[in-house]
Amino acid sequence: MGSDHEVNDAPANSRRRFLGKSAALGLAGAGVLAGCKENGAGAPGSASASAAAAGKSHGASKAHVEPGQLDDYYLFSSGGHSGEARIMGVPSGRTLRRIPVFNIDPMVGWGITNESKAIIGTKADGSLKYTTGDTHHVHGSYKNGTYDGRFLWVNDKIHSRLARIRMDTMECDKITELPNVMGFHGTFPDKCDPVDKSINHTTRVFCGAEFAIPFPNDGRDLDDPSKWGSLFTCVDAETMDVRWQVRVDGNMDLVATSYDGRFACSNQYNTENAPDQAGMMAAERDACVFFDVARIEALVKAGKFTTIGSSKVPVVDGRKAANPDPKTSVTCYVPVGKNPHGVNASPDGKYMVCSGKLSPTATVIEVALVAKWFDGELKTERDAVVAEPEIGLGPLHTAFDGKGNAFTTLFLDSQIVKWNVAAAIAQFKGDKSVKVVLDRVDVHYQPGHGYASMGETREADGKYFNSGNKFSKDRFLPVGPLHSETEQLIDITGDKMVIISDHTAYPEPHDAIIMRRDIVKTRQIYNMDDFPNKVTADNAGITRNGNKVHVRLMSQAPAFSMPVIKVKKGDEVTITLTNHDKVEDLTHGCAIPTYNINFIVNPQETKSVTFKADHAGAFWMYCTHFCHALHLEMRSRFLVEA
Ligand code: K7E
Ligand code: CUA
Ligand code: CA
Repeated sequence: MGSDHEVNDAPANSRRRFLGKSAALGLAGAGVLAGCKENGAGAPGSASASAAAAGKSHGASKAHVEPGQLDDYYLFSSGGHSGEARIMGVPSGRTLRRIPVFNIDPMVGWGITNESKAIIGTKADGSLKYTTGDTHHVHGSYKNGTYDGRFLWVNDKIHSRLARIRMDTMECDKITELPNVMGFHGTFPDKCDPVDKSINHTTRVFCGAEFAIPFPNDGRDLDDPSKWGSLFTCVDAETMDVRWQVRVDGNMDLVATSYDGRFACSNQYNTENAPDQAGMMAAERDACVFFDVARIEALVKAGKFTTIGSSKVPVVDGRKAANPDPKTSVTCYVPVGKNPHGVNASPDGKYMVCSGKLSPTATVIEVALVAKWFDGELKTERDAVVAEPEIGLGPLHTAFDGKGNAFTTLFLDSQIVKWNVAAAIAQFKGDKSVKVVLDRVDVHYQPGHGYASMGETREADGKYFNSGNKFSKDRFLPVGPLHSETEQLIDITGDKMVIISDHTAYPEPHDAIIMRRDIVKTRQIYNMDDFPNKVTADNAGITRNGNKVHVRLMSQAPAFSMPVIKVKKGDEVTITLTNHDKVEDLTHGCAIPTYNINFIVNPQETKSVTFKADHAGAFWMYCTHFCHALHLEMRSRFLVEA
């Protein structure tokens, strides 16, 4: 049972060549996945499962963080179609915080307060433009090739929006909707400027779009998908304005950036530009497209661009037909395995690794050779490929330990495979004696993203790898047909990977990053002066302007500043609430029954809500956040006269 999974079995893979079209179609089918439970590797009772169990007893102490002790790392995770981002502790797996971004969260009042609505975006009537999101990728801002602790960015695949989270408060402060794209999936910040090397921090964020659409998408060309296309987008890291876009052949999926700032790249699984699944799997190879950032920006500067529909964003043509000469080309399409998934930069800055997905390989592309192609010194794009080891079935994402080893998630094999990049390169050159695959470990089950501690920085430290598994099946107490996902933390310090803990995740995280705790510097409380609408003793009270009523309120444990607030039915009421408590962690809530108002104010923070007083009656405005022995008594009468 699953015997070929249990040992370091590079040869065992060699009999499994590229997946045929029918097998690949089955990849998405229930049959293949259901099969994993009955006869897949790592099912309870299998040798590999007991190996994992053995690892658990060995590793339990490594994942255990004593009461009162702190974790060594933060894990910043996407939340999938929950629309949020999340913070966990590593190695404990403790959930530390959920950050609402594209979703609505009554706990903090995200999507309810005026301030959060303005960030999410509203329609003319003041209601939210979107209430759903689908986050996949979280990445941090860089300085000198490592995290600087300023910002996180996270994508929304449904409505093609990029959000920024400021790391001092861990709150979303800006959201930008990308024009003329659909299925914005991969995102990555740059690590330094491609031209001005004195700018060695993040100034741009790149965004790949998966789905092709008509240009503009206004009802034209519905029956002619050959006219549809995808754009690669650059967003300014500071202003969050869209700087430029590039039209490509095929689509984009994940995004990575080079350490020297010259390139962004994206794996493409639909170089066929097909509108249907069979067509997307027609070609034996797809590509990883590299973007020469400086050349794109030179064209924009020279006015060599078009625009689409009502968007003013410059669109540069990155299609092959428009770029016949490598020396002036803005794009380079490097052929890689069939329908690849993630692309990841090695911490030494030398390589990009594209995971095969429908091919049992990972493709290693040397960044310096891509640069040579752009200089006209390489015969073909494929010559930038320096290794393509066979590593197992369904490779999706690759992480690095900073010691030359790569760790790739194998979705179909339900494994993490550890392989050596230098050995893979030697093997590709013809050396048959090298051992490329160094270890395999079964995970439970079907891993998607995997990421290592500091693994996407020059400070990759090779301590932990987290496997984000898409199926938990039997790993946890059953809670109904909807299962939790399994996050498995793996100790990667030794030759052998050791699973040291399982923790649960509410569906469904995709990518995450693991950041050393010393990089993260959060505020303890807010600064009251940062809020222009703050309420103090000088302006507190009720003011009326026609039927517009402004209630300026303060909270200080255990009371709101006004015991009675009286308005008239039909009034448009704005409540602005400033929390005057200065004690760390002393949060108050504000809920008004019937009126659907629910939000919190942290120490020294100000928030506001606006609503129509359309129900006459007495409504107890009460504090929701347990703050004081008199928390239950912390309430005011909100009276609406008929
Ligand atoms: Cu592989 Cu959206 Cu990064 Cu999911 S994606 S796992
Ligand atoms: Cu204030 Cu509870
Ligand atoms: Ca394809």
